[in-house]
Amino acid sequence: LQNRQTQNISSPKSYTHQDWQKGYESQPREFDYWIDDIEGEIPPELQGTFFKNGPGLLDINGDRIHHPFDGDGMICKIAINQSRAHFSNRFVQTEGYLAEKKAGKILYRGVFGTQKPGGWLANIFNVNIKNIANTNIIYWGNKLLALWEAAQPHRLDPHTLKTLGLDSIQGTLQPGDAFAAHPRIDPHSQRDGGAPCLVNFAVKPGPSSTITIYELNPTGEVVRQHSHSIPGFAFLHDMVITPNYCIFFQNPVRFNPFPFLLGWRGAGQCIDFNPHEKTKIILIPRDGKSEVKIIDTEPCFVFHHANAWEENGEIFIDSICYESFPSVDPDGDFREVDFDTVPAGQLWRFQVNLESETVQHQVIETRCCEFPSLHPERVGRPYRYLYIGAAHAPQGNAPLQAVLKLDLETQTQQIWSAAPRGFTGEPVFVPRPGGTREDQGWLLLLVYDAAHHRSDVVILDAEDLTPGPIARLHLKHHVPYGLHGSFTRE
Ligand code: 3ON
Ligand code: FE
Repeated sequence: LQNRQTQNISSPKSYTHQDWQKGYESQPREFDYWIDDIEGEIPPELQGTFFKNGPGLLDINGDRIHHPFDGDGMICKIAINQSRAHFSNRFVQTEGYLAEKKAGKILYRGVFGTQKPGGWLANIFNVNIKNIANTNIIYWGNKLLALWEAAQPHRLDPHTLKTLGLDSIQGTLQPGDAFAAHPRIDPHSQRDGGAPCLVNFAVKPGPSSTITIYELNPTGEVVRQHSHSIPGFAFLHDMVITPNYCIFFQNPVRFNPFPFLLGWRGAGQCIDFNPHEKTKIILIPRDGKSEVKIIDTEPCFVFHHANAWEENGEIFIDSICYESFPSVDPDGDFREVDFDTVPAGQLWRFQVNLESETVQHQVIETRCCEFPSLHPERVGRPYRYLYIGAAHAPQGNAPLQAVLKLDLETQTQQIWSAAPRGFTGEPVFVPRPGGTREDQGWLLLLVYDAAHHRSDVVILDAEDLTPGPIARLHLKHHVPYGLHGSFTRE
């Protein structure tokens, strides 16, 4: 990326490293209570359930895991009804979680560097990684599913959060199959008479990689499924959709399996960024028949996309770009990371001309940001407002402490910051029932408050973030920094 961030060494930090680290303490306890410590008021029109997923354990009985992405999935549920809220959390009872809990020690290797104790001899040729179900949680087709991109989903009881077992998506997935953690919901699928449809994918990486697309109707049946082989190794965490395409960014990375097989490193630590190669934009037609297009653009690394849409033969894609893959240090502890030495995510816009197969790009927002969210009715369509977790300071890499609202039409923005002692994550946009404007609704997120070593459920008015939360629901404990969540009215 041309726009390298300049670090302002002289400016004081908006946080202390010690405060940030405390948000990565394990939360082994499971709770179930009415939230009675509330500042402000929960709007009575806001009704439904906010689910969150993320690593709940950062150590197994005191033995630290190597990276948060290796942490066992823990689901938080915040049920909101008539301005009252109930909190509960439970670990997904995966095979690995149960076995390690019983043994009281690490039994599995993690993708991001967690190793069994005993050095390489204990890990050599051990490719038995655990399905940790820690990345996303969705309610679709009357099922609550915890997702992790390298394996099958786990199904949970939406009332009790009890784990019911692996789910095969009505017989579609075979044992060992994957189902990505980033489905997109097309609010009006044109192949289904305008009904909503959940679009997800699975990747089988290798010297050439296979991408499978799944489209599920509102009862959870797979109504379309097609697979495509693409050249080269592909690490695809996320995807965006338009009415006609599923779109992926194949980042210029190489995978060298030997350190993994030999027990030296996790699979995710064997990925190397190659700045001399292009990023490939893969456009898979959702009809499953038309030709797949692969178009080169500048090298960058993308985990998350914000949105995409079609306009006059062109496709626009907004994505969080890093200048290289934020590789996982094989030796050091992630808690000791020096933010100044790792790349920050920034919001970029790519404009793909399907006719000439050329791409233009521009930076939309240089502030360090991650976890984009938008109005569900605008997914795959032109949109005006994007909400995103962001750093407090406009420059430099730093933990997320704020929520940024971008008006992509007027190029103006609003920010709410929880600095110096608050740390944010993904804001989930919930539309106001009967609302007509795109930003009529609320943003729901968990904020870690280092001053009290606890987390808050924060509700912001999406129309205006600047006055701060309309409600802050103080939990009785902290929730470690999480990954993705969703809101359901059912
Ligand atoms: O050979 C393949 C290599 C590979 C990396 C095999 C594979 C498919 C098993 C694989 C696995 C990938 C997995 C399991 C990826 C999981 C990713 C994950 C759990 C989370 C990703 C999060 C991304 C971001 C950007 C998080 C940001 C967090 C913050 C800003 C902190 O609050
Ligand atoms: Fe993600």
